[in-house]
Amino acid sequence: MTRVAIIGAGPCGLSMLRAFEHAENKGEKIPEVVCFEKQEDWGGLWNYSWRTGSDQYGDPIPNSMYRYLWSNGPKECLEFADYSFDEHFGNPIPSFPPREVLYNYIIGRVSKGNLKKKIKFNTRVINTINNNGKFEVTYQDKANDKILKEEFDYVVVSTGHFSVPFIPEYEGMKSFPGRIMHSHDFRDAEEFRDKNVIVLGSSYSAEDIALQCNKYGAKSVTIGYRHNPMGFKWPDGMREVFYLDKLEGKKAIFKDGTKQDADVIILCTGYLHHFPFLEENLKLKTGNRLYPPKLYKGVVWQDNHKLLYLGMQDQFHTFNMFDCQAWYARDVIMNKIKLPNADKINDDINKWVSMEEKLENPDQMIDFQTEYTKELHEMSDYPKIDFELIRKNFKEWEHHKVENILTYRNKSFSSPVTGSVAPTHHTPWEKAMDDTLKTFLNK
Ligand code: FAD
Ligand code: NA7
Repeated sequence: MTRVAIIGAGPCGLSMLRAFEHAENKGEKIPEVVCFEKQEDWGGLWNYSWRTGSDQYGDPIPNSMYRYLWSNGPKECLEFADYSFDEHFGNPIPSFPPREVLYNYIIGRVSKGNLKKKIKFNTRVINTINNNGKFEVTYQDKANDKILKEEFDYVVVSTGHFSVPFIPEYEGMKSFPGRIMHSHDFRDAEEFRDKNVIVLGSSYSAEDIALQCNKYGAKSVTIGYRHNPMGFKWPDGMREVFYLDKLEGKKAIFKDGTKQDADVIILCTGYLHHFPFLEENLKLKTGNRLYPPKLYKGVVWQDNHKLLYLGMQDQFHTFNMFDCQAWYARDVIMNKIKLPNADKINDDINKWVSMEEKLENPDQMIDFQTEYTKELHEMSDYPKIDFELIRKNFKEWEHHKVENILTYRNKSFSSPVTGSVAPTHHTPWEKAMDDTLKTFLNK
């Protein structure tokens, strides 16, 4: 019998398990599937951990999410086609839920059948090699500190790429008298109440962590961008300046001449695609981009079609894109989709990569990833979902952010699955200090 290893039980790994379950429910004979998850529970980044550094077994903590994290895009853009928010919560809920609510939704879909039994928890894959067409997967049972090996026909890598921080160094860091940390280790903005905070970076983490620190009472927040500023209309107490030059004692000195006393430097400088558990010729090497090279349809490893990667793209689309990838990967594994010859594969990858290289603004990037996801969607039996509405929702969301970065999370969108319109949340985001599921769902 064909054996499939899935590495990671975050949203992508769970999409893969769900894709097989969907086929099985239709009466199809599916391969034997084993999912390896190094944490003690499923949900990936959405399974919040207070821990930073390493866990009780000495293994690095993959988690990068923090308290008071609210969805940074409308939930209507990430909805599962086969499991709507209305079905899970019983009635429409607002468009920008906090982490715990989205975690509850992700887990709700996979808890109905027996998928959990297919996952080996507390199990870290440490090596994967390809021998005569088979994969030999070596893994550590962390709780019992045992190293074991199994053979598989296919390997699906769904280990995420927002867990291993990229940490640059600036002059003066060694003698800075405050705290220097990466966003990967940020857990609670309350810690920075009354502090002068410097945030470096100009993407989602910089934007959200800077806003959180301001919301929970930081004395000042100064964001240092390197290439392009985010350019939002920042509230009082926040400003965006050009590139950190160096630290002199407690002072952060920027290349535009700005000087700011600092208690803490938070490096929101992104993450590395890091696969220490794959042998060299199986390893994807890429930065955070919308179309990493060497992946046919963004999924199939060009040099070995039995190795598949999920969710390796930079992400506007998330959960339903992961699903489209997983449904496609399933059909490649089950031989329902035949791959073209090597030249056609190469041409297709080059076509997408060169289109990506020409993208100039967020609207074009949204169009690009929507077209990619739509193409995948048409290749499998992933249920009907309105990607044109998702495209429109994303563009409106982008424009709401430009209008007012503090209020974009108070807007409502309509569902691409059920058509229902989200109600307005009882408390505007800038005043909502409690992010629990219980408080969020209170009417
Ligand atoms: P992950 O969620 O990272 O899951 C990967 C899993 O693989 C983990 O459980 C990990 O333990 C496991 N694993 C890793 N290595 C091994 C190994 N060697 N052996 C076994 N298991 C292993 N997306 C949104 O849609 N909305 C948001 O609001 C949003 N906010 C975000 C905020 C932050 C701070 C970050 C970092 C990301 C955010 N994202 C958001 C994007 C996020 O990447 C996706 O939502 C999603 O979690 C990606 O799923 P994944 O399965 O690819 O990766
Ligand atoms: P991203 O989106 O990969 O962004 C990384 C940012 O880090 C980006 O703005 C880079 O700016 C910046 N960067 C990288 N190196 C430096 C140095 N040396 N100095 C200053 N700035 C630097 O990662 P995020 O963590 O923001 O987002 C990841 C996910 O978390 C995302 O999907 C969200 O959903 C939440 P550059 O443009 O290269 O100058």
